[in-house]
Amino acid sequence: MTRLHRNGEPPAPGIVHLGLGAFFRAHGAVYIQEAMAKSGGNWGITGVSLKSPGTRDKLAPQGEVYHAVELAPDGVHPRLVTSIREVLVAKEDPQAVLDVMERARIVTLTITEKGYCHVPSTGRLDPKHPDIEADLVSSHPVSALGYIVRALEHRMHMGAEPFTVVSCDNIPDNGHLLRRLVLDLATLIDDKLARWIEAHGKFPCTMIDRIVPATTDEDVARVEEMTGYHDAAPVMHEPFRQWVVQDDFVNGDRPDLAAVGVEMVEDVAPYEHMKLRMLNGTHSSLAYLGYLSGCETIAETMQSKALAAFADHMWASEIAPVLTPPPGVSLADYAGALHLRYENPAIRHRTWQIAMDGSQKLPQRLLGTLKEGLDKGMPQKGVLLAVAAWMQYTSGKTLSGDAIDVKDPLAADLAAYWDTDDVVGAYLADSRVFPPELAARDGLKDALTEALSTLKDHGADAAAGLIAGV
Ligand code: CS2
Repeated sequence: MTRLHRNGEPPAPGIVHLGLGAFFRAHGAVYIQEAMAKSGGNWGITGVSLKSPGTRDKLAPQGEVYHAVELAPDGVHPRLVTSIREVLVAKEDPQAVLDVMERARIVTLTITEKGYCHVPSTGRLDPKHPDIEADLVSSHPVSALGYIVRALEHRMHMGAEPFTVVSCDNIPDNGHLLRRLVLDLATLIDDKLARWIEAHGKFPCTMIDRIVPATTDEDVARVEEMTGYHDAAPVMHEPFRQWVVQDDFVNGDRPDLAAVGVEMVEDVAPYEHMKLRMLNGTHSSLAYLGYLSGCETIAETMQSKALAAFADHMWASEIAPVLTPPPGVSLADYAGALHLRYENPAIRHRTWQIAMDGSQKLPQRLLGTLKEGLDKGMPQKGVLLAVAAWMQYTSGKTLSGDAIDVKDPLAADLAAYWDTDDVVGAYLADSRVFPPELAARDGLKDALTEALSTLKDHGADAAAGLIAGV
């Protein structure tokens, strides 16, 4: 079988991407490639894996070229992606990463929620986070924030302008949050640096969307069969994609993203809140309820009449009523499109994968909807059931007592709450997840206790069906 490789010299770096996972390779890297093809510009990407060499080791022998494979219900469409020019592993050579960042024009990030080293319920830096503690005592960073701050420090000393920093993670107001965390860390290092970043730094907000399940060995074999090339690191994705970006870059210097369908706007917040609550909120709900009812993938959950109706109920009756849509967008149409995207049988997006890191995801995906619904006097029974399903999931046991491999930075603490007399109270008292004013709300503890009993009495599928009225 022919190995995949690149023809000719790689382009010069314009963008450094921190946290090179499947999502960015199936989304940002594709848009940037299209923007360069359409309007030119030297925006070749240096990808950085912060810890693991896995992606570099697969991509380097094939010149960083790989397939992005669109999985539509009616067929499979592979294409080659060539916009990544090299991959560095920060843990192996931090200085090489700093060197390339010091020359970059844009730094993008997909480091997942927990990579921000913050407290999700407050949005502030966690100065006790081990990676942050390490960053404070060494000029060779560990965290992504550390890399950004140290590279910006160098730019300041060189008398150069900063690079633009673009968060592409599913976090509300991701640019504002990132700016605040970078300033929090810079302040702990050097006040003058913090003031320079405050005055000159640019951290546009973004909303990113494309469903990209983790690549499996079967996918690798399938791509080889389909294309005739052995590609060790293809990425598999749905047809849909969306990228909404606040047009706020240092000197306006950026790829021509608008030419390839990226929405360049002044205010990303309405897009981001809609996507996080409508898509990610129901994704997490279906992940926990689906896992507990034995569904391996989201497409399988949509085969269950009760779970599919539950998702429709969440969109129409619990989430949309407390959401202000972006200009010209119908939330009913958006929900209808999500329903079809979830049903896509070609996408095998595991409930277990989405269930990961729930403690970092719940506040922005579900708890805002819960709070605002309760404020309006709505019962929010679907959100409560989803939160109860998350609690059950993080106990480490299914409803029938089978072990669950829970991946979450707070996994040990959450599991320990099940050894207390007041399980629901222990969860609600965890202010890293539940904002105290929400946790203290009259009736919330009883409502959550009731949701947990419904889940235990009926099982996840039937409990969801009860709420959806099917
Ligand atoms: C998913 C997201 O894994 C998860 O938590 O909800 O990765 C989701 O697939 C993307 O945000 C879709 O754009």
